[in-house]
Amino acid sequence: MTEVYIALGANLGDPVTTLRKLLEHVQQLSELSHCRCSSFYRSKPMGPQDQPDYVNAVLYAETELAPLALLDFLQQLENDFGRVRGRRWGARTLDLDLLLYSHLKLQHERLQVPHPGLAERDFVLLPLAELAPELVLPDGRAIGDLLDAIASHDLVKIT
Ligand code: A4P
Ligand code: MG
Repeated sequence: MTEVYIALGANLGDPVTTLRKLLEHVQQLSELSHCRCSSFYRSKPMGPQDQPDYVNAVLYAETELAPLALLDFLQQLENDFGRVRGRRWGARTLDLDLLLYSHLKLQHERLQVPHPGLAERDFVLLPLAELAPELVLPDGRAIGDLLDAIASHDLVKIT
């Protein structure tokens, strides 16, 4: 079994409901076990500002899937949960990023682990630290130090 952390993000439709349904769903699947989810946080969009605020969280789980098989699994979940019908046909309402796969460092054309944006994103670091306050990344950096280093935590804990 490998310990993994997965970032959850949504900003279309009803993000809180989407994330709740996702969590209910994954608890019933054999691919992920021992699931624990952080609080949900509302965050200002990183990147283009003409989009709704995000709801972000981090999920801890254990898995027997190999890294690329886990990516396939997460992308299938995005497809199952992330499509809104109608005007925004095909728009994704759910983003699942693999943050950490135990202590693995991987540079593959489809998968980079640890997730390259991890250390700069308060909406990832804060929920991650909630689940694993003593976490140390594969490169030796401690999560507490990363949190101290980023400018502001423009996050509101919502549930
Ligand atoms: N990929 C490589 N490494 C990974 C990984 N560790 N986990 C590849 C998941 N996927 C990984 O991702 C594009 C490709 O990245 C995948 O096909 C996979 O092979 P995607 O999910 O299809 O596209 P995306 O998510 O739109 O692009 P990207 O670059 O992942 O965007 P980000 O970085 O996820 O940013 N603001 C707030 N407040 N909160 C957010 O959650 N998210 C984004 C999206 C922008 N602004 C945000 C938030
Ligand atoms: Mg993504």
